[in-house]
Amino acid sequence: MKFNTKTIHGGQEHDPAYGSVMPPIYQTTTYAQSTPGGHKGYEYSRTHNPTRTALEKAFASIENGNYGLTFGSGMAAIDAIIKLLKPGDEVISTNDLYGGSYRLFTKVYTDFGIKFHFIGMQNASKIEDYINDRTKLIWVETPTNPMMNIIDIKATAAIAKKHNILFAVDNTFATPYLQLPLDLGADIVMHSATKYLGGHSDVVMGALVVNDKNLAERLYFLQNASGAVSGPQDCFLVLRGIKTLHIRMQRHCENGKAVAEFLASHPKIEKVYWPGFEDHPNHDIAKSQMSDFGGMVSFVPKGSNFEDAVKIVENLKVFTLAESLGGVESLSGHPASMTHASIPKEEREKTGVVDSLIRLSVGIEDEEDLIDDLKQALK
Ligand code: P1T
Repeated sequence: MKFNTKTIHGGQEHDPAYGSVMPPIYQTTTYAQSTPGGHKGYEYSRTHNPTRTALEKAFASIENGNYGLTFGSGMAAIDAIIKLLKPGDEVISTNDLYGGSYRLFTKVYTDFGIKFHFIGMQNASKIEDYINDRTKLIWVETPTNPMMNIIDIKATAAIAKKHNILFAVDNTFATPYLQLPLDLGADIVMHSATKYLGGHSDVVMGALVVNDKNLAERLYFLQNASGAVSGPQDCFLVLRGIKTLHIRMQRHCENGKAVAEFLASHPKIEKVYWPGFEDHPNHDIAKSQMSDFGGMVSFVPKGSNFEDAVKIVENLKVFTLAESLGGVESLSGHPASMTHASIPKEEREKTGVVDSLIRLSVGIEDEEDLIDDLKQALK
């Protein structure tokens, strides 16, 4: 099956009970047994739930993986990955990443004896400088949140393989519509399914997809043992969401390009971060590993003034000022005070997350309305 067909049918079967085309929402905690162990494959809904199974199979299908797992949030999915590690282990991570991921790594797992190195990975060969015997995981976001840096997945995978290190990619910004990290050599692909996969700003959920059976078994064990699972109603909503992923993403990309180009030509804008620009430092890698450039755009107003940035986000009307991204509606965000507030100012400014930075999640409204909104907000 090709990708667009997979978003609708991949991993899916009609419900065996009545042939319902969408899987029922199995809103149940437990499953009747005729005798101890005499059940139909489901015992307790933390461990398994048929609606969740349907979604996990759909995720595996669209990411070209063998095994899918869903969690109560993107953070819970990342948490499961870090629980594969032991005290003394080291992780090499992109230095530009979602503030919540940084917070989990530095404020929770550092206390459990795991050491994190946050480095710029725009040149993948730099990663090797930080590898030692204790390095067990390479953690990459690409495009990064919110600076839209692009990391070479294939080159990073080659380094990880050479040193026998687990390599995980947070594919939240790109989605499998734009890039397939497992095909490029990653071991784990992770999602905040809250974003484009759900697509309608009505669910918080996380997901992992892997190919390796042993790795999948360890992660399924952690999913059940720690218990941060997603509920059946949420799984149903995300299953519905991914059936339109391809057409939403197509429009997100078209509108994202129009917004990025409009901002780049505006006299009141100093800098626009979007991997589709030919002068983006890793544009060629973006072009080779992604099929388009996505709907996320960050920018800084001329003079890089905090008050100007606040005025712009306050003035926007079609773009709602709110945390999150990837829904059908356009959102604006102020990373320094919102999504990335948990990263110390000196650290975030090193990567470009200055107080005047604005992040846009460009939705699928009419392009003209989005441009008009930006025009009036920048007057
Ligand atoms: O919010 P949650 O579903 O737990 O996912 C966390 C997460 C992980 N990875 C990336 C790249 C993310 O962007 C996020 C969540 N990000 C936002 C809420 C945001 O507005 O950036």
